[in-house]
Amino acid sequence: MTTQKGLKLVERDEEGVNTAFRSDVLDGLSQPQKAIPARWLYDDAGSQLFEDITQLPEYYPTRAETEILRGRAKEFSAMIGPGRAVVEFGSGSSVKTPLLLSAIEPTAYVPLDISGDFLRAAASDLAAKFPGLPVYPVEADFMRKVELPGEIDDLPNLGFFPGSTIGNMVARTAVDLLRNMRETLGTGAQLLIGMDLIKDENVLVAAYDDAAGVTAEFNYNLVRRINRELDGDIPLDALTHEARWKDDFARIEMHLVAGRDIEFSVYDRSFRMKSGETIHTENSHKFNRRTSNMLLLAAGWEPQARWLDSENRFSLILAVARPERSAP
Ligand code: AVI
Repeated sequence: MTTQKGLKLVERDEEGVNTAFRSDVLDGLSQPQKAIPARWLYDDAGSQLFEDITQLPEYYPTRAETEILRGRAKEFSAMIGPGRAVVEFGSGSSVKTPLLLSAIEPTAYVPLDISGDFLRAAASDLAAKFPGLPVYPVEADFMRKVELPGEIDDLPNLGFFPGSTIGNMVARTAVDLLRNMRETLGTGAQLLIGMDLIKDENVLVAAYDDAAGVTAEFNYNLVRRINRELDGDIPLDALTHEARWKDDFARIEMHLVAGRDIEFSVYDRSFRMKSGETIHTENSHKFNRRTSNMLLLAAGWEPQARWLDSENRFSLILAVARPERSAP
């Protein structure tokens, strides 16, 4: 059955269980390395915990990216110019989006988000801050090609994908998304994308395992959600949050580590974990100039400019979708 929550359609069975969540969790817990897709971290409580994370002293990405957006307005204006339709992948942040819009004087703003509730709230916030700027919210899964509103057909587009959310995807998924963004935005479009940088391992681990334990709560919230929504009895007291740097993949991994042998059930299925075994819950890839360029080029985006914050922690990259041409 399909039920309506706001405008967001969620597939649910007769008992009201989110079927995609259930199959991802049951499949993920059945793998030799247990793993659950990170998107399930973001229920209402998880989204609020992520907002709290962005304020933590150890979590530098949000502050670093905001510093770039605030400090480089003149350069954005010179390289992007006025008159574009800004298409934001995600419903927009109350701080970052206005900084970009004030810098470049766009002709329209199109936020894309799968959650109608967030989308409408962000769109009306923005419309109030920029009276006169047409705002066309589109409720869509931006992992696929999206049909943009006819009103912006004749405008050049600028895609905006801040936050280093691209880093939460493995390379194959990231390239698929970037290619779909190119399809959505069209040849000649530009893309302004945030990518977090490889840095000292201790700084990275601290950003994902903060002293106040907010990121741990964010990770534990997934277990609470499974127990609540999928009739689980995972013993949360046996699991510990851990952030691990995997150098070969240039990524931070979040895990839930079993402190003792445990058995539990989820949706009437039984699972076991040996002491030390983990559930892998998130990847956060980090980049350098070459790897970020390679990722963009693999998806048909040619890097044009790159800006770093004053401590060289985070990058914002501007790329363009040139017409495809044959090699070399
Ligand atoms: C949303 N995303 C870019 C965050 C990140 O930094 O990878 C999610 C996050 N997970 C733990 N802390 C923050």
